[in-house]
Amino acid sequence: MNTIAPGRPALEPAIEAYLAAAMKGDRQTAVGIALDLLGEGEPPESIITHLLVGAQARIGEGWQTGTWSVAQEHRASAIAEAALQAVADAAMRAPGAIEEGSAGQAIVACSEGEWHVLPGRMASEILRLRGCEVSYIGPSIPADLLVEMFEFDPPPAVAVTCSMPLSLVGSWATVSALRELGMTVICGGRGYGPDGRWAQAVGADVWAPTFEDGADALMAALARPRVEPRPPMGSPDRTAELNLLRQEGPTMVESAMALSLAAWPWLRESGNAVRATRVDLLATLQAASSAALVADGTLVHEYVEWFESVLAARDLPVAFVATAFDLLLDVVPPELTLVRAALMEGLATSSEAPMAR
Ligand code: B12
Repeated sequence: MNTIAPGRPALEPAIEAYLAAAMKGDRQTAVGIALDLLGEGEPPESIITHLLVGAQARIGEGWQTGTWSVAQEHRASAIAEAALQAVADAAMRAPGAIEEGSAGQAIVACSEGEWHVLPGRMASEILRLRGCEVSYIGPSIPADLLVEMFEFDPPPAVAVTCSMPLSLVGSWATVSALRELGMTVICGGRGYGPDGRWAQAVGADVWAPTFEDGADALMAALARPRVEPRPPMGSPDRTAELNLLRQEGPTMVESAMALSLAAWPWLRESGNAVRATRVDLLATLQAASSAALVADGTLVHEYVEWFESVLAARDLPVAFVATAFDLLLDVVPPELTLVRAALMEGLATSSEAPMAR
């Protein structure tokens, strides 16, 4: 399989200028840079996949290493959204543009639990540039609510996005619900792993490394009849474990949170510390759940590496990582054998021992 599209070196100066503007919150300049490229003849698909995706990836690295604040990143996402819309609308108005709707209707949805809305917006605009009329069903829609809208006359194919391996169980739920309706599911996003290695375990029919590949696959599948309804991907014991996690995961996080507050009452002195602890416990449980789904320990190893780098960049104790696994092992019930094995693997991989309680 291909890897994610490499950058386009010719656009490097534009990416730098765009990032400088986005960091200051200078929307007008950033959008202007994207529109200037279009005026100079850069294809709109390239501006999306190279300028905007390239910039978003750097912003993500900046957040990870602590050089971009959360607020700056949020503001930059709003700017990227504006630039995306401006480029797509201008390209749609240009002579020779394909008429919207002439290539039929397409649907793009985020996986359950996935709040990265921009990748799906980008996929949607690329489909629109190819003549599709697109319904984009924003972020994190629960799988059962998503399928409600397809109760009558479901389309033969849907595109599903997943931007973090942490959201793979949610993606599995979304894809499972669509498979049961006989839809072909085209999956895209970095959540499925750099080479899409985790897409099959989720039940994807196609994993697309780029928006362009995804648009090709979706448009081809839309031209074919619906397939037979299919069960969720995975053995019954794995499926049962994942369904229990979806129901009880938040309660397990709250139980681990209660253990944290009992062990370290000073956490309560800072609203941010309480919030961050809860977010980290949830992410750690999601990492273990995703690893259980895809039966691949490397997912946990990569999570540990990433989490430790985030803490180290903020001068926070790296021992939080092992502590999160340790707390969750106290509250995740024994019947969740796959998840517990992944939690133990995470604990063993962490570079420091858990904090004493
Ligand atoms: C902006 C952003 C956010 C915003 C999203 C706002 C918005 N409007 O979308 C918000 C603030 C909500 C957010 C939240 C979080 N985020 Co965030 N976020 C990002 C960031 C910086 C950019 C995302 C983006 O727009 N990427 C643009 C896409 C298009 O790029 P791409 O994925 O490389 O896409 C390529 C392919 O994958 C493919 N593709 C992508 N999607 C699709 C879809 C289809 C259908 C197809 C065919 C192809 C395709 O096409 C592209 C190539 O051409 C990324 C960094 C990054 N590198 O992406 C982090 C990142 C994804 N986030 C991350 C994290 C950790 C989080 C949080 C957990 C943070 C927290 N502690 O709360 C939460 C989780 C929220 C949730 N449950 O979903 C991490 C994930 C790390 C990991 N190991 O999984 C990242 C990688 C940052 C980092 N370097 O650490 N985030």
